[in-house]
Amino acid sequence: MTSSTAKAQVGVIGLAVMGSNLARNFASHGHTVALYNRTTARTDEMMVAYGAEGAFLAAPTLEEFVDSLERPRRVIIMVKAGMGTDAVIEQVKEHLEPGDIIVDGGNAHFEDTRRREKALRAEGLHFVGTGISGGEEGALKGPSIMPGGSRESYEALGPLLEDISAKVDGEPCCAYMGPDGAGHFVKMVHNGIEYADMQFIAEAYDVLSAAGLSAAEVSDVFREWNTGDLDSYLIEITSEVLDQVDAATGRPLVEVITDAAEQKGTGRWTVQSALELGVPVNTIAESVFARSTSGHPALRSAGQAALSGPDRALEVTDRQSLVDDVRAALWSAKVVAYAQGLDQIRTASETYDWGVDIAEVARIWRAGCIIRARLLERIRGEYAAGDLTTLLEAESIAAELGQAQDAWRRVVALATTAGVPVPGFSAALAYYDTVRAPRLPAALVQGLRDFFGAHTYGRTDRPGAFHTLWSGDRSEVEA
Ligand code: NBP
Repeated sequence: MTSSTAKAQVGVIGLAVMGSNLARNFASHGHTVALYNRTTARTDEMMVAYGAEGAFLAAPTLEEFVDSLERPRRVIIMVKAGMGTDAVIEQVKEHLEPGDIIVDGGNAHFEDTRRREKALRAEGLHFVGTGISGGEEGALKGPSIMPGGSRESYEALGPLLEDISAKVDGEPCCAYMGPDGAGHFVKMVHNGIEYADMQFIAEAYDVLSAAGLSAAEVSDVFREWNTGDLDSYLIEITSEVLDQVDAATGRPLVEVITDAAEQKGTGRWTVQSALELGVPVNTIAESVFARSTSGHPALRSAGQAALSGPDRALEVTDRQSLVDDVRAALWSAKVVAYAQGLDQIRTASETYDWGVDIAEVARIWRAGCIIRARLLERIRGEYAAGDLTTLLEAESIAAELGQAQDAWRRVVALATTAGVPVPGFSAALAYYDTVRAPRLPAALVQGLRDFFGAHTYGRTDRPGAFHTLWSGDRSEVEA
C-alpha cells in the first residue's frame, strides 16, 4: 500500500489493458484509485509505468484492497469474462459489507449478469453489470458506459462513471440503463450493430474495388464520406486502414491481410438473443454469418473448385455515380441495422421489465464507443420526440430511405449480377421491403403448415382458426 490512511473512491480489480486504462482514467480525473490484480507483478508493473500519473493505492491482497476503499465500496472488476469474473466475485464478496457495489465492466453475457445480480442482491450487495465500449483508448480517454443494476447503486456510482466517460458538448456518454442485465444487454447489441456496420463498410469497399478503384482511391472515398452524414469512427478508420501500405511488399495492407474475419462472440450472442425474443435482426445475423463463412477454408475451397459464376468485374461508365450509389446503400443499410438493434433492446426491455430509454441509449453511443456516429444524434432526437415501433417509421428517416432506395437497389442488383456478394446490403433491403409490404407470402407458408401438420390458419375475411381437410374432401372446418 502506498498509504495507510488515504481512502480510495473506487477500486479496480484486473489490471490488464482495460482495467489499467480505466484506473488511469479515474486517476486523471482526480480520484484516488485502489488497485488489485491476481498476479502481483502486474500491479507492480502498472505502478512503475503509471504510478506517478495520479493517486493510486496498490494492494497486494484483496483484503487490503477492500480496506482501502471508501464506503459504500465501489469495486470494478475488469477481468476475463466468464469463470474469471465468477472467481473474483466469490473472493471479493467475502470482504464486502451490505450496500457495497461490485461492478463488472467486462463483456459478460447478460444472463450471467442477471444470475450474479440476483445472487448478490440476496446477500445485500449491489451488482452492476456495465457495458464499456471504446477499446483500450476509450477506457483511457473516455469510453461510452452502459451501467445496469439497481437505481440506488447508480446514485453512488453514476457520478464517478459519468466523470470518466466520453462527453458530447459536456454531456456524459454514460446513463443508467435499467435493472440487472440491462447494461450488458445494451452493450451486447451495440456490438451486434458494430458487426453489421463493419460488414456494410467491407461490402462498400468490395463493390468499389470490383469497379476498379484501388485501395487508396477507396480510402479517399471514405475520407470524403466522413465529412457528411456517414461521419463516424468506423468510416474514419476505414480510410486509414485502406491507406496503409505494407512495408514488406509495398502493396496496400488490406490486400495482404488474410481474408478470414474472427469474432469473440458478442455478435453471436446478439443473434441468439434475437432468436429467443423473436426480433428480426437479419443484418446482424448476416454479418455474423459472413464472418463465419470467411473463416471456413474447407467450405470456401470446395466452393471455389466447384462453382461457376460471373468474374466480379463491374462494368461502370460513371464512377462518381457508383460511388454515390454505394454511399446511399451504406447509409440505408446502416439505418436498418440501428433500427433492428434498437428494436431488439426495446423488446428485451419489455420482456425483462427494464424500462430502457432508447433515446438515452442513442445519446450515450454518440461518443466514446466504436459505433459512434453523427447519425446517432438524429436517432436520439427521433426517439426523444415520440414512441417509435421502429426507427424506420420516423418521418425524416422514412423520407430519406425513400430517396436512397433506388441507389441501394442498383448497388444490390449490380453487385449480384457481377457475382460480388453483398449479404449485408441485400439483407437490409429485404428487411425494408418486407416490413413495408402490404401482403407477404407468409400466407402460403401457413397453407403448407396446415397441409402437412394441420397447424390451422387465419383468414383475411373473418376471425378464427381454420383447417382444410387436405386428405379428405378439401372442405374447410373451423378449428
Ligand atoms: P483480459 O480479458 O485479457 O483478462 C486479463 C485479466 O483478467 C488479468 O488481470 C488477469 O489476471 C485476470 N484474470 C483472469 Br484471465 N482470470 C482470473 C481469475 N480467475 N481471477 C482473477 N483474475 C483473473 O483483459 P482485458 O483485455 O483488459 O479485458 C478485461 C475485460 O474487459 C474483459 O471482460 C473484456 O471482454 C472486456 N473488454 C475488453 C475490451 C478491449 O478492447 N480489450 C473492450 C471492452 C471490454 P492475471 O494478471 O493474474 O492473469
